[in-house]
Amino acid sequence: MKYEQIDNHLFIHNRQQLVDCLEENSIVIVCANGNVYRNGDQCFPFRQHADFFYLCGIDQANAVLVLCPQHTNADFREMLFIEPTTEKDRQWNGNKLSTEDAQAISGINNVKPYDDFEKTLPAIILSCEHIYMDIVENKQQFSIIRDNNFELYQKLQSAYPLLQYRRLCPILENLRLRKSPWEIDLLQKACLITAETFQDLLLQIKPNLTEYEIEGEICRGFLARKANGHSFHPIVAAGKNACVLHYNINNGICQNGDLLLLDMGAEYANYAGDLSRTIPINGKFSQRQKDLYKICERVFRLARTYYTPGMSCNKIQRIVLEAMQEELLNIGLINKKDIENEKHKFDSVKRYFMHGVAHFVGLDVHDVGTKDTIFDYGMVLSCEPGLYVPEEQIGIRIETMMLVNDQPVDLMDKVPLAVDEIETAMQKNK
Ligand SMILES: [Mn+2]
Repeated sequence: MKYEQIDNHLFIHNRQQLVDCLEENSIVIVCANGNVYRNGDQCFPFRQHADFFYLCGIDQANAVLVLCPQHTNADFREMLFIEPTTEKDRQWNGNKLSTEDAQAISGINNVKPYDDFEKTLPAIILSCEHIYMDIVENKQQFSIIRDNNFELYQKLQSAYPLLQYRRLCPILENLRLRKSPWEIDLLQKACLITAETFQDLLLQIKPNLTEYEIEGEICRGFLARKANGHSFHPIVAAGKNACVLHYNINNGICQNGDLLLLDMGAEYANYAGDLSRTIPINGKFSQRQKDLYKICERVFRLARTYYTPGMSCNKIQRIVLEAMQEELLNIGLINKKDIENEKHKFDSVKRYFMHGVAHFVGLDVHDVGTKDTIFDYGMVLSCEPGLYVPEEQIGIRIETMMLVNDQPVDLMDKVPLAVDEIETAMQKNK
């Protein structure tokens, strides 16, 4: 891994928090992700399961974490099973984590070879009543993710049908929502890498570049700053492409006079950055672009002030829609009649701003938490109003990441935002 080793107090703290939420006589079993087959003999780049990482920091495929906090034998209270390095590994892929590495990373003393897991489990599991397993719970759709956790659950269910199986997801969701100081540092680092890379782009962007050349510069900026890579596929959308919300083919050309929408995020130590800015390709906004940009900017500045305890994504959404409606009435994109004729409230403003203004960010770029989750100290969310006018080939989005507090904190407040800040930054290298 490219990132600096993380203080293992983070993982020790996370496990302790989890243990405090369990029933008496419980065992928790969480599997790491495996390698995912891509094509031919290749796998996708490895990405660790967020919950597994959250509990032990091990960034390697095929491992299992077992917590049995009330076991009479102290050795069995925390166990980690990892794949040892084989001779073949040494020749072909390099070393895997040693026992000592895994102990240092996780703060878990009892580290055993992966193959010992099935031999060790019966003795531990039979002393327990409740077994917590981490089955993916997708809130968007009914689906079964057949990952290592699901497969192990099926095996255990048939071997130990009378144990009480429990959901780990809701407990971990609740814990992962509030970021500890160590996690805020890691998120801050992901933000810094993202912001610095964007600042580089301001000096490079000019007419006739292709979107993929810019995508290449984003990759370079992230990797050179020790990111794992992207926290999501970057959106590099020139002109009308910016009106497609998740446009990421990135094969267009930056035309002189158009705007360029960038939505990008570095992933550092598995923590996500998420930043959007919209800039003029030739370094100067036209009057019309400026007018529309400033609407989005004003709504963005207003929205940022509401990332306080007690709010929720839905509450901020409503405030932002009200503000955007007022702005669009003023500039004449919609009129009073449009609003009177609406079938549902905000239908007319949603023609120009049709997405959510906030989502949680953490180990996933769209992290755990719902639109109704009540904000609390330590939560981190995106703030991303947009304004899309396809008939004028203009799409604008401004996004940062906010730390919830009585005085909300913009984690990327150094990134140019106002029209003159952007234009000045783009002039510097001309
Ligand atoms: Mn976002």
